[in-house]
Amino acid sequence: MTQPITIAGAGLAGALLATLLARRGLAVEVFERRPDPRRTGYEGGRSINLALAERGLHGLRLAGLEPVVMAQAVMMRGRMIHEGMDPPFLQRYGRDDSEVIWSVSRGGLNISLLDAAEAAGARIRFDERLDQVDWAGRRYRTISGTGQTSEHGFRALIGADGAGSALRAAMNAARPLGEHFEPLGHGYKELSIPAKAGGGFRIERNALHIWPRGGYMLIALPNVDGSFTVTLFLPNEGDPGFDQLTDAAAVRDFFARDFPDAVPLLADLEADFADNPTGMLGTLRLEHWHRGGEAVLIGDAAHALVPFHGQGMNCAFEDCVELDALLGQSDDLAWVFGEFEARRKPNAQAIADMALENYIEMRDAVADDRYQLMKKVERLLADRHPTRFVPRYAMVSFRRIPYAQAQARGLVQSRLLHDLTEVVTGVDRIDLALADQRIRSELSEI
Ligand code: FAD
Ligand code: E0Q
Repeated sequence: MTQPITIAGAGLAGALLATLLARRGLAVEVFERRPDPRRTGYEGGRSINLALAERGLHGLRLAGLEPVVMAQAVMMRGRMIHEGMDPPFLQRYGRDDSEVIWSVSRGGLNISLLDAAEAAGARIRFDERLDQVDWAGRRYRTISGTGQTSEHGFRALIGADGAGSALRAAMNAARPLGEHFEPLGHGYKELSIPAKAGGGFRIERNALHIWPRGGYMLIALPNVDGSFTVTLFLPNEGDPGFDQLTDAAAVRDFFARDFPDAVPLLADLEADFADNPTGMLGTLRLEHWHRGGEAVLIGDAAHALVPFHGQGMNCAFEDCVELDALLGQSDDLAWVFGEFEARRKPNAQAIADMALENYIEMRDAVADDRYQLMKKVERLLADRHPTRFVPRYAMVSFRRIPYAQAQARGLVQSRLLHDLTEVVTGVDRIDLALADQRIRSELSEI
């Protein structure tokens, strides 16, 4: 009997990969640190949501999950910008409703994925966290919440155990992975806007809301029940900073001063602030993602990113699709894992960089006049040259062209937009002849 492929972590990437591999007929075993969320409920009952875009949707489609997930998704047409006390305005993400993203519940999505993985034949054990790996003997040991240990053999270990990956630590201890973590210096706190008494939405339903404040910001994503999950992104230290918001009065004053229009919506502000942990953010880069044919890392375990492009899960799902396809091509696991790393690392690097850039853009620029002019010109050029000029946001969120290509083409486009808007104030004054000529010479068709 050959040993199974073992996946550490039944989160988003682990559960999707288990489904894809089991459907391919491979023997798949998964172990997960937390208890089964289908029995105990998830995330301590908090509803957390995520933006799902084309790359992630494609992975779900391959697992047969698109209908199940989309039935529980809320469409987001664009960002609704809340500036001062002015009425908010919508910045569309795409050309029309064919280019939108979706707000989905993390817990609900995880449950759908666990059901799919088991239905496809994967075996999942809960309440087991990775403790030790015996590389020479190809065995690993796990430990339960109550301290019970168990030992298992493996053919290969796949680390889908998130940003704090224990498998990564075990690989790194045996042979360094060239790990580099760059903290952002900013953290996040989840808050909530409840539904209206009858179940309606208190602010526009079909949007990702942003309160940009330069240096920090508040965002809100809709849930199907009419509530919104709100996230405050703020420096860890400083004025304002998480280190100063140590009591309810300080929290209330900060929000009253900087987000007065949001305060009436945040019904449980002080309680949410005190009860929910402050999360930390950063970018993780590794030189090596695999150890021969014995182990490989995917998703956040290989490349944690900052969340400002809403692409961490989308990228993790793209990893699953790529690894599954390679496992279909060969059962030489050392080759598969090496090829996986070679294909995915430049793309993970690219989305990590673009996500960092997007923080600055979201906090500072979205409400700026020059930025809005550039967005209008970008739309105009995209409509004139639909096969050559695809806005970077669209390449990342609505297409599946490799992230590294989206980044490279985005750079060419951004230089052009800067040059065209340097001295003009209106979209009707743009030198279109120059723009057309540069687009034809600098951007190939996609
Ligand atoms: P995880 O989802 O973290 O899953 C890891 C799993 O492994 C967990 O179930 C964990 O319990 C388990 N585990 C951990 N350690 C062990 C162990 N020792 N043994 C066994 N099991 C273990 N992405 C988007 O695409 N869109 C968004 O809008 C978005 N918003 C975000 C907002 C915030 C504030 C943050 C922090 C992230 C956001 N992301 C978003 C990123 C997204 O959450 C991650 O990229 C995604 O969850 C990665 O999936 P994963 O399966 O690699 O890791
Ligand atoms: C999206 C969708 C946490 C988070 C998730 C997101 C986005 C943002 C800002 C944030 C990027 C954008 N974005 O609006 O450009 O598109 O997922 Cl902060």
